[in-house]
Amino acid sequence: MESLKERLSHGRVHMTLIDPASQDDEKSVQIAVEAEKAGTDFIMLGGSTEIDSAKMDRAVKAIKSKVSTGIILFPGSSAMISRYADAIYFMSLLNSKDREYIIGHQRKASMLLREMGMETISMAYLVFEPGMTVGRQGKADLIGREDWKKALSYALAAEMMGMDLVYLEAGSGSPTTISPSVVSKLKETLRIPVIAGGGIRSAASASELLRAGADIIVTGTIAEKSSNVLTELRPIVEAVHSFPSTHD
Ligand code: 1GP
Repeated sequence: MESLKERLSHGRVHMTLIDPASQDDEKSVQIAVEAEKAGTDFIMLGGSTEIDSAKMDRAVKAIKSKVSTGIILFPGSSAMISRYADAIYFMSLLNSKDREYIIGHQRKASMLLREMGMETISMAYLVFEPGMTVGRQGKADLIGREDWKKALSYALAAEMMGMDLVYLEAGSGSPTTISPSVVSKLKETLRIPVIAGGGIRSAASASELLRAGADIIVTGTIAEKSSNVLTELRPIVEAVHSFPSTHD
């Protein structure tokens, strides 16, 4: 798999989030196939609903049998690991009130991941209002939609701790996206790439976040709920790919 870092040096990146707990494997595969046709750069597999590694294995294998797009795990807990994935977001929900989500699951998973030889991509996960399921599940002390100072202080701390990426999350299925002005404020100072996700359902809202400087756009619900994934996703992916890398 081409590394995420390499891909980011060529341009902006689109990722399709598939939650194996939301549908059967057949449907997950169908979404992945259509997303690949639409030009998505990576599949993110996971979500807030905890499922075991056997189910993760089945989902990864099923998707891998039909698509060659890289699969990055997006685990809701230390149980959601599959050795068949290409990489894993080694993520910390920095604004959680529960240390389990900051360093507990990570501690439980670290030795296993090293044993597997799995590529880890460290990521600071920041959950904003409204937060949706992940906000509740992760016991997030939600960041206000326009509270760029709080967001920047977390993101900068993450960068200074050596994390690779910061993910600004509004929550899957959110009625609003992350605020573009918060993204642009963060990008003035941050050196690490920014991921924006939650509530992105059109090329127009993706473009607003891209103009603000988002390096990676994640969409999930739009593909899971659509009867024509290709038609829905293609304009969003094209919008993402029309922006040059922020590191040019
Ligand atoms: C959730 O940011 C992702 O972690 C995707 O959100 O399902 O709203 O696209 P949506």
